[in-house]
Amino acid sequence: MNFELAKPTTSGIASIPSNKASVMSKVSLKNLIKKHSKSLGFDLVGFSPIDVNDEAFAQYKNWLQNEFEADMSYMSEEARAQKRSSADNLLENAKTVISLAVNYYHDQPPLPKNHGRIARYAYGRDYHKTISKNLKKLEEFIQENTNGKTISYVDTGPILERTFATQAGLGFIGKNTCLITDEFGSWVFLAEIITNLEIQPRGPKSPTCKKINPGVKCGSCTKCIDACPTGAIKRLPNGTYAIDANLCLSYHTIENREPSLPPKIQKAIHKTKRIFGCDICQEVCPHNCRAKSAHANTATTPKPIAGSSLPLAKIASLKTDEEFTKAFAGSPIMRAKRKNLQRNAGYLT
Ligand code: B12
Ligand code: SF4
Ligand code: SF4
Repeated sequence: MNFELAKPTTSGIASIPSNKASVMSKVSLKNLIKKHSKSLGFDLVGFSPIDVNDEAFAQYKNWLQNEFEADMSYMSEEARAQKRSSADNLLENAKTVISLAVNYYHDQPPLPKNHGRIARYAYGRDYHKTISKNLKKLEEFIQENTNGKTISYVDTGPILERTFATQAGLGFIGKNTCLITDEFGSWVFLAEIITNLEIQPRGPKSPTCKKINPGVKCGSCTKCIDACPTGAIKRLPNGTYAIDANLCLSYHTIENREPSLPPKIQKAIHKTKRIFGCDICQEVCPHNCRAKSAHANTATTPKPIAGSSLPLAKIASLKTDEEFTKAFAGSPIMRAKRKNLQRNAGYLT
């Protein structure tokens, strides 16, 4: 997924009484941000220094060298690629990256006949829109209480979000390359606020899963690699793992704009019925025993737009882009465009 072409939110220096800023100790600011982020619906928050560690940046360069980015040129373009080495390239005099995570898990009912499966992240309103709104509020809160500058991203800029999340102590990277948290497994969206304020990095974690020893990461498990329908999870010579987007159903069903997909991908879509995104390498992950329904509270359950599946007949019946927009306005499905959603659905019949 990527929304890099969207504009990040920037905020200037707040005019606040100077006594307010001087009273604010670094520790209380950290606690205030933690508390306020929770009240805005962020489930996890952590703090890290601004530089991406060398190993993680090398991992990204390695991914590019292997041409695993497929046609996602926003991932390989040189100037943008270099920016990913440090948050300092995104905000002048940056000192801290605040990493945030939002749980989005929900159970999916069995797939009805003649329907295509939609990835969980695309159930309701686009998370770029919902999270950006709350990021903005959190930035305003920080400004009201300090004289700091901030800039924020949610899948919207040249920033290695998973790496910053690990550096901030939110979780670890599994072989499926997802950020896996102790609290919610991998079913979390990530977002960041970069600031020129110095905030002490990281925070204590509170492992909660009873079925899995929190100290254990992937170990010898290979469930995601075995379950991936196209072999997209690659083991690199250095023993780490990377997704080859050229083989990934998520890439092909959302990002690929070609009128026809490669035969191997067509077959995998036919078999798995994934017409928008793919959750397979997360569904099989034992760490996702930690999943908690984000829809458990009916008061906050998002209104479905695409929901968990779509009838193939409904997709085929959308004759114009206007009809498509009417059906999916505000949903992540809009990114695929009508033609590509219809292309994907066509492989199920
Ligand atoms: C491009 C992209 C994609 C591409 C490529 C995915 C990939 N794995 O590279 C495609 C289209 C395939 C994709 C698919 C999905 N995506 Co996407 N995607 C992105 C995007 C825009 C950039 C990712 C990137 O930089 N890839 C390059 C690789 C090399 O980087 P990376 O995966 O982040 O891995 C880094 C770290 O893990 C670390 N690392 C990995 N192994 C190791 C080992 C060691 C030893 C060290 C030190 C470091 C290290 O180094 C890497 C580089 O820093 C991010 C948003 C962002 N700006 O970060 C969202 C993002 C990664 N996507 C996200 C999601 C939700 C998905 C899907 C689940 C959507 C779906 N259901 O279809 C799938 C998951 C597929 C998968 N298993 O990764 C979330 C992930 C949340 C999470 N819990 O991890 C993100 C963070 C968006 C968001 N803001 O929430 N995505
Ligand atoms: S998202 Fe699907 S296709 Fe992509 S790596 Fe995971 S299981 Fe494989
Ligand atoms: S399925 Fe197994 S190998 Fe894959 S990320 Fe989860 S624990 Fe790690």
